[in-house]
Amino acid sequence: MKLTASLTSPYARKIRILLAEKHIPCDLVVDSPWETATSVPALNPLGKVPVLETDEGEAFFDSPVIAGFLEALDIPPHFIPQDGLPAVRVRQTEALADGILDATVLAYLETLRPAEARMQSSIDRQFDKIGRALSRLEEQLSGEFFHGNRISLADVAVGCALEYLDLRAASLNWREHYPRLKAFQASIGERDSFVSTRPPG
Ligand SMILES: N[C@@H](CCC(=O)N[C@@H](CS)C(=O)NCC(=O)O)C(=O)O
Repeated sequence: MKLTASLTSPYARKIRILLAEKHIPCDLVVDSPWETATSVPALNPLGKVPVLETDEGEAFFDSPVIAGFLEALDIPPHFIPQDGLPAVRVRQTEALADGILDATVLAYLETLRPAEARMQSSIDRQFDKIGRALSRLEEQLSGEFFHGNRISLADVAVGCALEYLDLRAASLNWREHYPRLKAFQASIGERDSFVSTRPPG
């Protein structure tokens, strides 16, 4: 198997963490879709990473689909419950965490514009979404994990989203406002799978 990813992509990081947790061997091809020489559009018409290619040559994207594919391999430990509704709840939390990523990317891209072209209202709008999503996650977290008594895809997705805020929206100082999420991230961030996939410097 081959995973095409950039080292800073938090969506790709979710998949790299699942691969590490499940000890699934997979070649990592580092490719940034923002570079002109990228091969990503040939794999994914949307031109986004991550993309996972199977040994049979089938390409899967986006990250929730790849996570579903890895679960379908039935290699323990499982990160999505086998039962229908619990699985949907894990996916719901993943969607919320991925939504934080989407909003963070949009806000960050806006900050890259020259000052005269930048729309502060667009940044504020994305930051509002992030704030509401973090509040919801803070409310939902009542124990060590978001769902059940062991790590799931929901925890991986939230952990990646929180650390991506540190990388691209540090001004939000999210730890000051969300003590449960702060403790959650401190704990999950110590796992080998998180340490080994942390974006470079
Ligand atoms: N929903 C997608 C989002 C993937 C995504 O936006 N990846 C970014 C990297 S962080 C990307 O490839 N962006 C390139 C572009 O938007 O052209 C997923 O979960 O995989």
